Amino acid sequence: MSDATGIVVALQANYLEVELDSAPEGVPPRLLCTRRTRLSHRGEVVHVGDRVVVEAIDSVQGRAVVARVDARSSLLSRPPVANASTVVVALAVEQPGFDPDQASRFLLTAERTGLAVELLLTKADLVSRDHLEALQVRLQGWGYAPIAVSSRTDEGLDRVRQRLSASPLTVVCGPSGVGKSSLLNRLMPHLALRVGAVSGRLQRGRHTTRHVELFPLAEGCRVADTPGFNRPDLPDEPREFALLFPELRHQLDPWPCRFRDCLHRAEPGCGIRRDWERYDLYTTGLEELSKLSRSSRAG
Ligand SMILES: Nc1nc2c(ncn2[C@@H]2O[C@H](COP(=O)(O)OP(=O)(O)OP(=O)(O)O)[C@@H](O)[C@H]2O)c(=O)[nH]1
Ligand SMILES: [Mg+2]
Ligand SMILES: [Zn+2]
Repeated sequence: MSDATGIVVALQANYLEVELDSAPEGVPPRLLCTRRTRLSHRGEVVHVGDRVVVEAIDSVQGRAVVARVDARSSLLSRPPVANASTVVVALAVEQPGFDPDQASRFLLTAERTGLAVELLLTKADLVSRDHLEALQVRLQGWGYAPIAVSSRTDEGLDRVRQRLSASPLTVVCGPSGVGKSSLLNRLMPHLALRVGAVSGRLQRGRHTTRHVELFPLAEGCRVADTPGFNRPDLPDEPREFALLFPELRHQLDPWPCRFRDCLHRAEPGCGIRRDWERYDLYTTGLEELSKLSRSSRAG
């Protein structure tokens, strides 16, 4: 049996699930694969979203071996997804309540990929219109145009479908319990993904989704459901840090500061405004990063 190309749609323990671009006759479209030992020796990690070449296809058992991984166009490290074209950050308006520090950590991590970043405000049915609009305006100040959605009322569903359909591979990430899997179930009702109730004083999610998996939304268009987690690390490069804030990035072109290496704290001739909500978060984040890099140099 000859080789075939495909995309890794899920990982489970030692196996990769690969969906073939076009299955040769008699071969199932989805194969359970192991990795060539050569790959593991070279320390090549295979991620969901990776494009691969499979060989040694066993069409009866639906098995094959991944022989090669193509170069990636992008890599989101947490949750790990390769070759995404869009990152959707899903944050709930309530249950769990909106937390600006957590929201920023997710957004900064997403911005770091350099990909298009979309912001969804989930569970819009749980708050009043005024509350929702105020939050949307606030997030516009962060440089985003958040889409309000509800898997209860289907508000915003068509807009989300439209956005996702324009992107070959969208990763949906966010804290546990914000309704990522519920939303994918509304978009693709045949999926019947497991969802879990939120609990406790903080109405946190219970880490219901355990693995990253890609699902087909339309021809040539896939969406990744991912396990929620609660506190992404800050990106670790101080000089890039400013570029991860859209509302600051917009101010930096053309460069408004006297010095090329200005970090926009209190440097002479710094030309950025200070009257934006996340300015303090930017400066304290920068402080945290430089402490980290000092301690790693010392160590
Ligand atoms: N009121 C309301 N509840 C929702 C909505 N979407 C999801 N929920 C509820 O929120 C809870 C968590 O939903 P999930 O879809 O499991 O959340 P998740 O983001 O996939 O969580 P993890 O898999 O743990 O990361 C469930 O009880 C859902 O029924 C919504 O739009 N409105
Ligand atoms: Mg889930
Ligand atoms: Zn500056």
